[in-house]
Amino acid sequence: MKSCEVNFDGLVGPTHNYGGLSYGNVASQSNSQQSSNPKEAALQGLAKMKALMDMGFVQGVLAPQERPDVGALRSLGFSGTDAQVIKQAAKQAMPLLVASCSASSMWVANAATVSPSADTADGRVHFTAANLNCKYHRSIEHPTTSRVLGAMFADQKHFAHHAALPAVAQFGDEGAANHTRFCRDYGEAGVEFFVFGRSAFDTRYPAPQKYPARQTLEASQAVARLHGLSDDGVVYAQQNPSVIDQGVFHNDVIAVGNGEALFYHEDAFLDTEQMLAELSTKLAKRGGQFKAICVPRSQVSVEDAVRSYLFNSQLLSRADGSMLLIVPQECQNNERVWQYLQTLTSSGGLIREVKVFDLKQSMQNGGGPACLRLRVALNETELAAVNPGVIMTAPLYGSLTQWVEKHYRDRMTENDLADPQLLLECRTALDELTQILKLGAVYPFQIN
Ligand code: SUG
Repeated sequence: MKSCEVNFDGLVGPTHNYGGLSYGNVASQSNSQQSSNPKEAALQGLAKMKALMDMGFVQGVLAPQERPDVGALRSLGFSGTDAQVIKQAAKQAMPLLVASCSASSMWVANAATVSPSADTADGRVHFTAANLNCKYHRSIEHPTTSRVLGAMFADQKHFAHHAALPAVAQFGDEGAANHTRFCRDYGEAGVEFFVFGRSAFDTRYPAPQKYPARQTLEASQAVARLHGLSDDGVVYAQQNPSVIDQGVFHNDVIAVGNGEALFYHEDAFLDTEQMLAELSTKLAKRGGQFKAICVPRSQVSVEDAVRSYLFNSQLLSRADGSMLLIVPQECQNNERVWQYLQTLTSSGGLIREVKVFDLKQSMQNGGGPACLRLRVALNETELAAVNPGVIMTAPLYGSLTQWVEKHYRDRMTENDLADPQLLLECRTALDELTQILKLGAVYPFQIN
C-alpha cells in the first residue's frame, strides 16, 4: 500500500504578535514589542502551503487557537465578564495578557509527536500532544491541540491520541521539534530519532548553562513507550548544550531528517559518531541505508545557522529519489549560508534543489518553515480516514485566503491586545473557520 508524508501546517492566528515571550529563542527576544502584521503572517503561511500542494505534495492545515485565552486568565484569578477579565489583566499584569494572546500554536512542529502505524505495536498512528511546559504561553496550548487533532484524526481504528505528559519541567516535551524519523519508505517500519536537551533524573548528562533545555530525555522515553515503539526502532541523542546556549532552543534549529538522510550541523549533538553509528545500524536492520549530510562549522557557524534558520527547513523527497530543501528567505540574505547551499545543490548529492519562502512574520518570532509544519506519514487507508476538510485544495486555499482577508488586522501591538473587541473578532473568525475546515466544536467558547 502506498504511503506518503503529509505536512499539516499551522494556520497563523489573528493575534500574531511579538511578545518577547521565549527566553532562549533569539528572534523572539530581539523582536519583542515590535508591531506585527497578522494578516501578512497568515498569508505567508498559506502561500507556502499552496506552493507545496502545487508541487504535488499532500498538504494539510491545522487550525489556530482561541486567543486571548480568557479561561487561562480566569484560572490566574482575573474575574468578571470576558471584557473585564481582559481589562483587569491589561492593568494589573500585562505580561500575562500578552502570554494569553500569543498565536504560538502556529508552530505546529511543537503541537505533538507523531509515530506512523508502521512503527507502533498496535499498528495505529499515535499522537502525543506536547505539554510545552517550559513557557507559560505555550503550556496552555495542549488541551485545544488535543481537541483539534482529535477532530482531524477521529477514526480510532487508525489513530490513537495520548494526552500531554505531566506538566512539570522534568517531563518537558516540545513535540516533533525534537523528533525525526528515518525510513527507506514512509510505509515501512523506520527508526524514530528523539533528541533531548537534558536529563531530569540522571545527573551524568551535561546541561546548558545559560538558556533552558526544553526537552528532557525522560519525556522522550515516555512518548516512545506510549506509542509502543520497539527498542530497535528508537535512537536517543543529546543535543550539544553549548548550541542551546547559542540560541538552538529546539533540535530542528540545527538538524533536519527525512527518508534515509540526516542534514545536520557539525556541532548539533554530543557523541555524534556513536549516534550516527547507532542510526546506521538500526536503519540497516529496517532495510535502509543511513546517509549523514554534515555541515561543517568552517562553512556555516552556529550563529549563522541560528540567524538564517538553514536547518529549520523542510527536507522533502522527490519522485526521482532526490531531495528538495524548503528554506526561509533569511538563508538567501546570508552570504555564507547561500554560498553553502549553492555548493550543496551543485555537488551531485542527495539534495538537488532549494526553494526560498518569505516567512518573515513568523521568523521574527523564531519560527521557520519546519516549525510551521507537523509531519504525519500515512498509508492510503489512513489518509482516506483523515477529516477531508483539513486537506489543502485549490478551493480551500481560496476560502482560507478570503477568510484571512476578511477577519485579520494588518497591525498588532501590545495596546491592541488589551482591546476586548479583539476577542470578539477572533471568536467570530474561528467560528467561521471551524465550518470551513469541518472541525465541529473545538474551541472553549464553542464548548463551554
Ligand atoms: O516556542 N516562539 C516559539 C517558536 C517555536 C519554533 N518552533 C520550532 N523550532 N519547532 C517558541 O519559542 C515566541 C512568541 C513571542 O515571543 O511572542 C514563540 O513562542
